[in-house]
Amino acid sequence: MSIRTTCPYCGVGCGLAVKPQGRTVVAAGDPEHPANRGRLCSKGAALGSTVGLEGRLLHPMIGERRAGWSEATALIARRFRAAIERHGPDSVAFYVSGQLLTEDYYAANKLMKGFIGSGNIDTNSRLCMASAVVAHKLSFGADLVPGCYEDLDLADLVVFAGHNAAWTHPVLFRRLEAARAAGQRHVVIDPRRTDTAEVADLHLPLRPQSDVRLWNGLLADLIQRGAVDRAYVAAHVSGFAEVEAALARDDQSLAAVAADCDLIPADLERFYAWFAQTPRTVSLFSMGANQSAQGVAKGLAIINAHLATGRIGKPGACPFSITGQPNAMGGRETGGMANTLAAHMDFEPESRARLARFWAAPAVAERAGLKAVELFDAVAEGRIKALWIMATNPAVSLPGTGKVREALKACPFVVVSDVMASGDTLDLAHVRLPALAWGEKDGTVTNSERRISRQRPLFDPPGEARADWRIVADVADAMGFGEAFAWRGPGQVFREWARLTAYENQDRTLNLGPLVGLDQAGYDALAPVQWPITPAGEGTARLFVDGRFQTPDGRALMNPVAPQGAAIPLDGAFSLALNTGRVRDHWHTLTRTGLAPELCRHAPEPYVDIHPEDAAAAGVTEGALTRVRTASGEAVAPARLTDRQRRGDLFMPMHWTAAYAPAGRANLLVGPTVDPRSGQPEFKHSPAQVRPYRETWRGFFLSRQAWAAPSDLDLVWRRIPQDGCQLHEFAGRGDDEEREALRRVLIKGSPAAEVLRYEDQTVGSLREAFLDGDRLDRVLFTATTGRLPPREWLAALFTQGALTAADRSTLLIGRAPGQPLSTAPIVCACRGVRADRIDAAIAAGADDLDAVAEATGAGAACGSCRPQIAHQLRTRKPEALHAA
Ligand SMILES: Nc1nc2c(c(=O)[nH]1)N[C@H]1C(S)=C(S)[C@@H](COP(=O)(O)OP(=O)(O)OC[C@H]3O[C@@H](n4cnc5c(=O)[nH]c(N)nc54)[C@H](O)[C@@H]3O)O[C@H]1N2
Ligand SMILES: Nc1nc2c(c(=O)[nH]1)N[C@H]1C(S)=C(S)[C@@H](COP(=O)(O)OP(=O)(O)OC[C@H]3O[C@@H](n4cnc5c(=O)[nH]c(N)nc54)[C@H](O)[C@@H]3O)O[C@H]1N2
Ligand code: SF4
Ligand SMILES: [Mo]
Repeated sequence: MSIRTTCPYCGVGCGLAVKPQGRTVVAAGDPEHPANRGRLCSKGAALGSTVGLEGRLLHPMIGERRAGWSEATALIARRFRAAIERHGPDSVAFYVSGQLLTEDYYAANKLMKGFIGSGNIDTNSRLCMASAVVAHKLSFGADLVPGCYEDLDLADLVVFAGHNAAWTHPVLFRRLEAARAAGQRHVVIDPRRTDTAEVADLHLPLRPQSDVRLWNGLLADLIQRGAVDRAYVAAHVSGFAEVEAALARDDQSLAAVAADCDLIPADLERFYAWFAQTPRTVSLFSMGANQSAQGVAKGLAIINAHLATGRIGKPGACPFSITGQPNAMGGRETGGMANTLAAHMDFEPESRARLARFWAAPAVAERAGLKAVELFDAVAEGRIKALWIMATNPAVSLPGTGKVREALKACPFVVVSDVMASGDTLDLAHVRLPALAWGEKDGTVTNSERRISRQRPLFDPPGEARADWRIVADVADAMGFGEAFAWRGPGQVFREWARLTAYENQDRTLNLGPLVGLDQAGYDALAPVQWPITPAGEGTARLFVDGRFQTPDGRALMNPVAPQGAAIPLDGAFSLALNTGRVRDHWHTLTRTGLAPELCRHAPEPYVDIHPEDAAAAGVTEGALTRVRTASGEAVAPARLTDRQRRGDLFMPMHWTAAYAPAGRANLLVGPTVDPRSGQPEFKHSPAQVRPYRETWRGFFLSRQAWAAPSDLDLVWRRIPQDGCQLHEFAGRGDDEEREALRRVLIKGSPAAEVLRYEDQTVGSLREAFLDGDRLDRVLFTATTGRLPPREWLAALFTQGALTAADRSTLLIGRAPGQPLSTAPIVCACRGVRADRIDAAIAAGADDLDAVAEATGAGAACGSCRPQIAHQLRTRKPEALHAA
């Protein structure tokens, strides 16, 4: 029997029909869930590989000592109370996450803002959605997402503004691909030629951080063409005249805007004309808009174009801020951000009084708390005496990794609730609390289109792990607030939350009133539903259909925005613009997708994408380890030369951590600049320089266990999980003595009775295989000038029981006799199909996506790789593009 639940990754919020099998699952898309209608991407499809108990935290830990729940809870309560008594409520803080369930979020927010009495609860959504939230509030009067996924099907033009949907919201992107096949147009605004851009009708590779100029130019062009919907503006929008006056301060001619954005004028003109002609336009905006020191301005500029043309609240027309995390929306609703209260209320006296009444709360926070970056600054300065982190990994994901780690080390008391036992943040905690993971948790999440879906338990709780809401309630109880946190299950938390949304609600759109009466069976069976929920119990797909907004006069507001460019401009020393973001098959800090070898193949290790001319100028070659330096720090990763980058721009993925690739951490490089209104960091632009790393030797090490290099060795290493073993790649700048020091560490403790060894001193090559009976235990290959063989055949030997005589005979050559192995990159993660096989199929006549799928299997499963296959088709066969 399968259980219906929701995918724990992105904000698409796909429904799953899952069959638990022991401690794993077979995940399939739920054909009846409106978000995905049965589809899944590579990450959702691989959930079965990530739900094992390996590496899980199963008991509360105080330092390195296992503790009972009551001891851990009492300690946390005591330390928080002591800090509050001595230094006031603002000396403590929670830092939470869009990966908590709504029930968890509600509980944490209630404790901090209602009972501790501080605003100091902020969420990783600060790094993600904060700019869009401010833009929504300024334009619509509240943080309301106007559209719904159906609008994506109905639109005739879809603009992706800083959104690599093909990789980050793959199921929505497949839906959009289907619409495009039926005539919809796609325009991608992104400095990089992403997979999303690759298959679009028009790609505008703008100068980084020039979006406001581009959207202002569009509005000026719409005005000039007479494409403004004057009747809509007159009836429903304020501020048009102010915005029009502000536009007049810049030269809005096509030539001037194109020059500032570094675009071909004809391309820009084409976009402006398409936008003017297409009433049914959806503008999706994501991190390329939000993660900027002008993130709010970018959102406002996009919304302005929609308000001026009346393209909002209508089928197929809206500005659409898409959420990243599975419950980013739920967190915004329940007050997870430091500058809002719960249920879309702010800190005005009436709202505070209302919350105090509803919660019977002693001390509703008087003012907004610290926003994530400020919060960690306060931790560094010793102003925060006790910090509780839940379901996020700030030592990796906040800008300025080095500084964040120092802050955590200096904090007198750090609690981390997580599902894993160790990790970059967990390793700095005084108390670690085991939370239930996906597959065990029970509650609700809200996706990008305001749809509430259930996450349901598939397994019994492992060890002593507990639900996040319950951990919070237990601490609240130990602090003396028990009565207000005496829920017996998530259904009760949800009902209280629904009641709050309806409480004294005259004008707040966020209203779940009709769900207040849900009994346990109703909660368990809750079908996906969009808020606001009408008194008849119906969900609402599209907001603002009547042209009324949540402002005091019901009118939307257009806000003037001035283009600014990057917060920190490039200069002679740091002349390249470093951009960071996501890869297709990994999720954030690898704590989950890193457990699935099939998800590690598409982008096995960190990298830095660079234009070939910039690479040549810096002496950097394809695949060579490259140092990237900014004012904040230095990282090292292999270079990938590609003309998908603009000249002058670099890109690094955000995912790698100290546990996987300490030198490859992007946030060593990103500085603390934030948008002054939203507090969201400028993750997409850091002035940088590059030069070759120039290692003196390289090597790889295969072992059954994960390994981390001692920090006193001068080397760069990365760990790449494989099916039966862990592959560690390294390169060093030390001498032979250092290489030998590393070797001693690596072979220590091997049970191997037999060692096969080959040495060639002329090229500094040393190859060793450690055999435990007829099983391979470890493999270590190093070389100074000599070449190293491909790793795959050796890695695959770890999955087999006994080595054959033939295997042994070529072990130190590194390949099966007579079988050259492909090292071409994996394109299709589901079926393990490599680029060279796809090329061969194309050469043999496969001329569209379906033909490639038929010939190789690539793209036939989840479809996340289809844009990349389309790219190969186009490079090999220009005429095949339209078939894609
Ligand atoms: N595979 C995968 N999917 C995910 C996630 C994941 O970790 N992995 N995380 C989820 C989360 S939390 C989020 S927030 C979303 C994020 O989803 P996206 O926003 O699509 O992802 P990013 O890769 O961060 O950034 C998007 C694009 O912004 C572009 N960009 C950079 N600078 C600029 C600029 O100045 N202007 C414009 N217009 N564009 C610019 C980048 O080149 C990049 O291609 O993804 C969600 N989905
Ligand atoms: N350079 C750069 N940095 C970025 C970004 C970027 O584009 N560039 N993007 C930013 C964005 S948009 C985001 S959203 C953040 C994401 O960054 P993080 O939130 O730090 O990343 P995750 O790896 O998702 O961390 C989630 C943590 O919660 C744990 N966990 C999982 N499920 C549960 C649960 O049910 N309960 C508990 N208690 N723990 C759980 C996981 O093991 C993991 O440790 O990164 C931001 N950082
Ligand atoms: S698109 Fe992929 S990651 Fe996102 S919710 Fe759906 S299956 Fe999960
Ligand atoms: Mo995010």
